[in-house]
Amino acid sequence: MNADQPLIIFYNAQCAKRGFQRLPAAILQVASFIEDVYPYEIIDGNLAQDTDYAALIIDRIRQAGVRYLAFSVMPGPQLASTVADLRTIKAACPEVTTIFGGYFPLNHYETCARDADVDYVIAGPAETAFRDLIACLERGDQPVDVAGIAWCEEEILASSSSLQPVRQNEKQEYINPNELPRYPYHRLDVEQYVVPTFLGSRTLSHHSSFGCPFLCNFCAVVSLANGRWKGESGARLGELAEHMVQQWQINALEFHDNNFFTSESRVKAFCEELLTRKLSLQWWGEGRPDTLLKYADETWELMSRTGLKMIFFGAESGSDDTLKQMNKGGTQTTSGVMELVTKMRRFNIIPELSFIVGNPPEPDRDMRQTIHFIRRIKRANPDTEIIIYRYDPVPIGGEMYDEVTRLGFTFPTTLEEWVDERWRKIQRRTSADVPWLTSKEQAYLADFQTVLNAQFPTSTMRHIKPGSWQFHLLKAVSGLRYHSGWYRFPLELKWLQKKFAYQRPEISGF
Ligand code: B12
Ligand code: SF4
Repeated sequence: MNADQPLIIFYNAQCAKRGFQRLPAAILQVASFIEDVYPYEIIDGNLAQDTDYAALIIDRIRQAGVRYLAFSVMPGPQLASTVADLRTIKAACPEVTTIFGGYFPLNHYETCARDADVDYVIAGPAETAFRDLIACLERGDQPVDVAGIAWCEEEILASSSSLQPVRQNEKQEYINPNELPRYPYHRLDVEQYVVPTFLGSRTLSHHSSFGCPFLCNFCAVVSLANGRWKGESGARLGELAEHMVQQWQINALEFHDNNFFTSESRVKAFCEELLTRKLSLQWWGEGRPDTLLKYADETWELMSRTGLKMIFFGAESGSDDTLKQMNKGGTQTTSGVMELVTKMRRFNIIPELSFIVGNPPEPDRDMRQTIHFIRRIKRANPDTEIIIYRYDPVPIGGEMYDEVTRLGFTFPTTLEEWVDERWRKIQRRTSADVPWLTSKEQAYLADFQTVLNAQFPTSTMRHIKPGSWQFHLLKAVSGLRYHSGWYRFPLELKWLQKKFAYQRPEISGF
């Protein structure tokens, strides 16, 4: 094996808009387990987006004799870019072994494993799974004992059935984040990931914990963690933050954890580290309203003093019945969310609330209740950011999933179907073609969002600043509609938003 010739390529196909790329933490984490074991390189399709990445990878495979091509795959835009490139690469280099990991294969491992161009799938945590899979294949063995792997065995593949059985081993146990090696940042040009955001001019990201202790029944994280959570210590995080400041002069840090604020003592320790190390950073993370309501005022004060600018919350619904149905853990309520946004005003930290609307079994009622709730929230704290998603099922069962299944909903069974125009629209939530919400109901929701976004332009946008003339114009023109509750056909607002290249937070993702 020649250390200069990569044996493995990790490929992060395009998923972010130009300029919105983030460090591919999943790949760095998996790669950290093969550092100094196997030669590899990372190719990120989110950088230099005009590049023909399939052609580039084909060249690398041919020139360097790459044997394994490992894709990180999220649903949505990344799946589409992945499948397009996978087809081109496999047609040109059928000998390369392809491996899929990430959230899409986690939830749809059978669809991936049955695809003729996908050789192996890793469902769930993959640090040791990936390393052991490569070791096994290099020995010429089948990964029968390697945790986390799913695949169609050759004799099964040869059968004529389109629903070939897939062999799946037990998932890999997750690794305590405090025992993970530091990410091999030197494998990337990190400077290209230092981006301007509303937090600061030089923002980097980090993922500091595994999983989430809750079991909400619409959430893809449950399939990964099944109610388990473990975080890196405050001290380790302080050390990393200092390294990022010294190495890349960052002034802002995004935490991409599913539930960064699970442990108050860890968050406090991190804030104290920032103070001790004299680091001046603006930071952001995701949390649960009920967890943060329990935080002491002195922790809020400390978080605010150390640069916490905004917290993202899954507020989910304006209906307590829906929250129960979602299995939000029993202690999250609409009154709690209201109390929280009011409290956060005092500490000058912006709440960013995400809602899922159109939940079965009464999607229309659910949507209207949530819209009403959002209006109340805006009265209590107008700075609150609102992000609205339409309900979309995740295959982990539960009352809502059962209801959409009853209505005739089924997931696609091939990668081609997943990336066809109909499904792409459904995943972008731009299609009305779903059985649980009519096109009229979806149009009403889209119109409300247009009016809301004009009346309260998002502060996460990079180019329309609060107080700018565009900001005031959007507010003035939308005033009558918002205050009278007349949302239908807001053509003038759509025109203005298009002119100003208004970026809705749910579409830009961060
Ligand atoms: C950062 C991020 C992004 C970045 C992209 C990052 C990148 N790869 O370049 C951006 C902002 C572009 C993005 C976009 C989207 N994202 Co995103 N994203 C995340 C986030 C917050 C962190 C991902 C991460 O780095 N995790 C840390 C790593 C260590 O964990 P991991 O991903 O689970 O990886 C482990 C395993 O999955 C596996 N693995 C992962 N990849 C690979 C690859 C190989 C080869 C192997 C072997 C293993 C493997 O091994 C890893 C280690 O054990 C996650 C939530 C989360 N906290 O994970 C959402 C998340 C993955 N995103 C999600 C979604 C839906 C999207 C969008 C499609 C929609 C949206 N509105 O957010 C958009 C697309 C936007 C668009 N352009 O239209 C969902 C997926 C849900 C689902 N149903 O599967 C998540 C889970 C958020 C959520 N809770 O809903 N995202
Ligand atoms: S609290 Fe958030 S991350 Fe955790 S399971 Fe529920 S929705 Fe998913």
